[in-house]
Amino acid sequence: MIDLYTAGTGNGRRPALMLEECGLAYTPHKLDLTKGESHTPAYHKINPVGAIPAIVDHDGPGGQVVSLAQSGAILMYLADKTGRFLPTDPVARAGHLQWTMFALTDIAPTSGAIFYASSKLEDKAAAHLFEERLLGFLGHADRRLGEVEYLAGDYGLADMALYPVYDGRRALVDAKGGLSNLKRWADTVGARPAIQRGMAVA
Ligand SMILES: N[C@@H](CCC(=O)N[C@@H](CS)C(=O)NCC(=O)O)C(=O)O
Repeated sequence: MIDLYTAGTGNGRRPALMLEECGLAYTPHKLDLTKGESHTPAYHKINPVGAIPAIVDHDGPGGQVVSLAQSGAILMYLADKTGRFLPTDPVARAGHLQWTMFALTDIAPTSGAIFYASSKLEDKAAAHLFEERLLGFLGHADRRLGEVEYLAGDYGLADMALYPVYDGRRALVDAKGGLSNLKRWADTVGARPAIQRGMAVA
């Protein structure tokens, strides 16, 4: 059994998508970030930096209990645990990791920056700057998805890494217009039953 600590954010939703895709048994625990529920002494034992998502796998390798934070690390751990959604062939794996990192280290933090800039600053210039930067990254994803069905070619971690961020920024994408390959991809990914179940968790 796996305990999942999460909330309804792009980063928070990612592990539930993979848990559902892999058919793993898990118990979701929804934290209210506005009430500081990720900053209690008990939760800091699970994730010392006090952020969601995190998992506790009570049946880790060799029967160990594994506590893990960082949505990308959780996706990779679950891929290794199940042998699914991340190839073992070194070249194919490197390609999947490249697109996973694009979602996790370029796209997701830029979306986070929009949230912080728009909620903390009176002046909206910074938020607009990050919106333009995010649309630039999504434009790269759109061109890629004009050549292949899924980000890394085959469906995998990269798609689960990107989808919840895309879902949270649909209004921006719609206002921009175009990006038809990205929208086709989002429709396909979003129609997967496991993705629908995972997105509904928090
Ligand atoms: N890089 C981390 C980001 C985690 C993160 O920023 N979580 C936010 C919600 S999206 C959070 O828990 N914020 C609460 C806080 O830091 O107080 C990941 O992908 O897991």
